[in-house]
Amino acid sequence: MESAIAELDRRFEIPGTAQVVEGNGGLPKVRITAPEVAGEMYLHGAHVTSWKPADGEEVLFLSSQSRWEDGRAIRGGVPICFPWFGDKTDNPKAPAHGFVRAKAWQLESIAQVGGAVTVSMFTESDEGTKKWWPADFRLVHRATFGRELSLELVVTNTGRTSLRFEEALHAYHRVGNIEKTRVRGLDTIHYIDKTDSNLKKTQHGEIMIVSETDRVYLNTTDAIELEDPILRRRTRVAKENSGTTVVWNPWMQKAHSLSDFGDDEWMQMICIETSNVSDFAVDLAPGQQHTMKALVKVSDL
Ligand code: TA6
Repeated sequence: MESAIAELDRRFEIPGTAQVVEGNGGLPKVRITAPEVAGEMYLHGAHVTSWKPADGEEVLFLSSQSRWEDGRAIRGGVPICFPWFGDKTDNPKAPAHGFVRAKAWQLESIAQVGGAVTVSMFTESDEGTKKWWPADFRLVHRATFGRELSLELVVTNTGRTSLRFEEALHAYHRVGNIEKTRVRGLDTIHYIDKTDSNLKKTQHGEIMIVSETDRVYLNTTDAIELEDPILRRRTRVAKENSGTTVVWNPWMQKAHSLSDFGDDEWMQMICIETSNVSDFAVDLAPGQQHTMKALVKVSDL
C-alpha cells in the first residue's frame, strides 16, 4: 500500500527540483532543491519553514523546540493567522491566532517558473472550523520560492453572507543578534503597544529591540527594512493589500514561558507580520476574494 506521502510525491514531484517527503513528526512537507533556491513548506498549516536563496543563508528562524503535531502550531517560519489574530474577543477558549495554522491543508499544485518554484496549498470550511467560526470560506496559500520569497494569502467567501476576518503572515526572521538589529519603515506610524495595556503610541525613527516588544502598527502599507550587521544583510519586506504590520520579540522572560521555544532563542529572531488586524479586519461579500501579499528580498549590507 503506497503511503499518502509517496502518493503525493508521485502526483506533484518535479524531478530534481521539488519533492513531497516526510518531515519532522512524520508530517508531509514539500522540499525544494532548485539551483537558485532551497526551501520547505509543510502541509500542516501550509507553513513555510525554510527559505534559502542560492547564494545566501537561511532567512527564516525555526525554533529547535517546536512541536510537530496535529493541533499544534509550528514555532518559527511563517505561521498563518486566520480568521482572527491573537485571542478571539468573544471566545477565550478559541485557539490563539485562529485554527488554520494547526491543521493539515491540501496540496493544490507545484509549478516551476524560470528559476523559481510556486507551491499552492488550500483549506476550506468544514465541521471542525464551524465549531469556532460559522463562515464558509476557501483559503489558498501560494508561496513562490526564488531569489525572492513571495507569499500570497487568498481568501474566498464561498457562503451566502458577508464575512469579516483578520489575517497575518506571522513571519519569524532569523537575525544574528536582536540587540544589534534595526527595523526601518515605521517612522511616525501609530501603533498599539500590547505590552503596555494596548496603549496607542507613535513610532519615532527606527525600531531597536531593548525589551519585550509586541506592537500592532496601524494604517501602514510601506515596506519594512530589517538591518542585521551581524549576518551582514538587509531584509526588505514589501506588501500588498495589508493595512497593518506587527512587530514581535518575546525577549527573555516571555521566551522562558513558552514551552516550544528555546530559552535563548529570543536573541536570534524577530517577527515582522504582514497583516490585516484590529481596525483593519477585512469585510468580504459572498463570492468575493481578497489577496494579501508579502514579498521578501535579501541583500548584502
Ligand atoms: O504576533 C505577536 C503575538 O500576537 C504575540 O502577542 C505573541 O503571543 C505571539 O504572537 C506568539 O503567539 P503564539 O500563539 O504563537 O504563542
